[in-house]
Amino acid sequence: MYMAWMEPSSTTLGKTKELIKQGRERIGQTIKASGSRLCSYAERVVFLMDHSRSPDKSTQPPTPTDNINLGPSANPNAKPTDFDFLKVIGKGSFGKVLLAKRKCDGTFYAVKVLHKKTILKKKEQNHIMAERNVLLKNVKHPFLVGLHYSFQTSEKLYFVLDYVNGGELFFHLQRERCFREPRARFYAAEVASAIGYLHSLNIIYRDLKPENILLDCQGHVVLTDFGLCKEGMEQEETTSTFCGTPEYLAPEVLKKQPYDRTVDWWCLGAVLYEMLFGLPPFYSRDVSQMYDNILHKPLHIQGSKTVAACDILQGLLHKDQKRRLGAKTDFLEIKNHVFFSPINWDDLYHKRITPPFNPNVAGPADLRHFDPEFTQEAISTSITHTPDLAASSSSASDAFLGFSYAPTEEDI
Ligand code: ISQ
Repeated sequence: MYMAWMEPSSTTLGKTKELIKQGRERIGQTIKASGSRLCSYAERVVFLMDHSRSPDKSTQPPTPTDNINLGPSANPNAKPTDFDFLKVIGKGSFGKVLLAKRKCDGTFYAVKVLHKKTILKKKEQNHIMAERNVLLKNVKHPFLVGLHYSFQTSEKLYFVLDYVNGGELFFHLQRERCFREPRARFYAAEVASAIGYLHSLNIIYRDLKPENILLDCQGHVVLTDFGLCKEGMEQEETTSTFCGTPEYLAPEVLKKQPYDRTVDWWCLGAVLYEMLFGLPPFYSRDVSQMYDNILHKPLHIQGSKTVAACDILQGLLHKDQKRRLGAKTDFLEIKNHVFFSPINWDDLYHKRITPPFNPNVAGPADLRHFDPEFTQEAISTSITHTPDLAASSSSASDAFLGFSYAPTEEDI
């Protein structure tokens, strides 16, 4: 069923498109930093699972059709036809994230689909095995996207995640240019809480940036692609390229030096800076200049920010990781910084603090905060050639007709 509220007005759309264009322009300024390879938590789990096969098999290279041990989240009875796949809501190097509606109960999920073939092409790394036990733990936190279950076909892996529709923090930030300190503090505190938790599991996020920070329907933070491939995989991938925005990358990551959990406190500083000033720290339109700024330029803080805000930014964005805020007692140092003194961390964790902004989503199918680049695109003709989708197009997918970037058979 088509719902009028889903379609933004032409003025709003024009303005939003311009904002998105500006954002894309910035995102488009990518760098190629050979040797680095980013992947998500789910992808990392997959790598780990390669190593968790039975001892007799572990000496053999894995094949694309191997059954992969997906750990405690595996649901052996689940299958792709349990879902109507409605649209692509994210793309990564290993696969895609699709908005899906489960047929049996109509629940919406974000389903991350990864190709086994692409994943298994990456060679194995012994010291990733050391992390296996940590990653097999149940990673669960109020500000991390929830993994409901996972399943596989002979060619693909599927991770059934919470569908989060309050929009990217990046999207809201661009609409408003910058946030006032209390609002920025709230988001930074929820992000810091999630990072502190990941660190307690020995997981380093490393790629924190606004695109990975979503808001739920109430306005609480949800981090998506948490957990990156660690050093082992980077060294492996000497010929591959890392394409991403350099602005949030810590100096040690840019220099390909060993990094530790303090890299995440740098990224928190970068996100906080951008929320307060509207541009990333060390920003330049010229990417190589920005690269140079991150490595060498002292942090300049202008404008009427509080002493506490200036101090935490200087602490988090310290180029020397050993002197960075968080280097000694990790999250505890962040928590105890005067900038966060208005935050009651227990209330924050239990979502007892009312978010400073309500995304006002009308329901799970409300796409108003999604990138119009996806949502305004005409439905792909391939949808009609996709048997599974053709069979299911009458109900759920009708709701997205005319403003869906439809998944093709290949996506699913
Ligand atoms: C959940 N909801 C919306 C978008 C997403 C992108 C990546 C991972 C999970 C998501």
